[in-house]
Amino acid sequence: MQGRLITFEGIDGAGKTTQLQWVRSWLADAGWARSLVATREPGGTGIGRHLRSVLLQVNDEVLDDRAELLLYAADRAQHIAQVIEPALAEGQWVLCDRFTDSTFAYQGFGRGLEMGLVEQSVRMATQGLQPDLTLWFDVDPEMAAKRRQDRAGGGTDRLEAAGLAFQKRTRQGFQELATQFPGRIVQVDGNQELEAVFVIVKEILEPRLKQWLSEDLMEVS
Ligand code: Z5A
Repeated sequence: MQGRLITFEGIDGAGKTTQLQWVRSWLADAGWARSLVATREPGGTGIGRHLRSVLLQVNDEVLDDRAELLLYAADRAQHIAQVIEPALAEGQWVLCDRFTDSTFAYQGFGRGLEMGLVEQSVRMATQGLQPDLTLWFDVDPEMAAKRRQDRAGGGTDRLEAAGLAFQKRTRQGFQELATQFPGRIVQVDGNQELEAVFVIVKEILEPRLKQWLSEDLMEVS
C-alpha cells in the first residue's frame, strides 16, 4: 500500500489547523482502513519545536530573511527524515499542516526572497518529495486577521506581526502556486462557516481517497 501526503495550506487564520483536525477525526471514525499521521511544520519533531520557537518568537534581534529560509529548510529536512518518510514507507496517510508551498508563499512572495534561493532550499530539504494533494484554504486577509484577533488567548507571533500587506502578498503567492500546480493544489473557499468549509473539504477528499484505495487494490491483485 502506498503512503500519501496531504498538505493543508493558507495564510495565518485561514482555518487549516481546525480543518486538519476535523479531517483526522472524520477519517478515523469513517473507517478508511488506513492509519494516519497528523503533523505540522514548523515543529513536527523535537528538534523542530526548538526551531519553531526561534522562528516565531518576537525578539529584540532581527532574524535575517535568508536565515529564516534556512531554518524552515532545516525543520523540514528533520521532519521528513524523522516523521514523514517513515510513515509514507509504512503506507500511512500523512496530514501535514503546512509544507513547501508555505515556503514559496511566505519567504518567496511575502518576504520577497529570490525564487531561485527558495527553490534551492526546498529541494535540499525535500529531495524531491511532493505532496499528493494540497488543500489551500483561501481567505480574505482582513477576515483572517479578525479571526486571529478573536481567538481566545491569541498573541501575535513574528510573522503575524509583519502586517496585512505581508499577508496579502503571501495570499497572492498561494494563488500563483495554485495556478502553477492545478492538479495538486485545490483551492477551498475558507471564508465560509467552519462547517460549510468542512463539507467542501470532504467533497474534495472523498473521490481522491477512493481513487488511492482502488489503486492500492489493483497493485495488490
Ligand atoms: N511558515 C513560513 O513562513 N514558511 C514555511 O515554510 C512554513 C511556515 C512551514 C507558523 O505556522 C508560521 O510559520 C506561519 C507561516 C510560517 N506564520 N505565522 N504566523 P502555523 O501554521 O503554526 O501558524 P498559523 O498559520 O499562524 O496558524 P493559525 O493562526 O492557527 O491559522 P490556521 O491554522 O489557518 O487557522 P485555525 O487555527 O484553524 O483557525 C484560527 C482561528 O479562526 C480559530 O479561532 C478558529 O476557530 C477560527 N476559524 C477557523 N476557520 C473559521 C471559519 N471558517 N469561520 C470562523 N472562524 C474560523
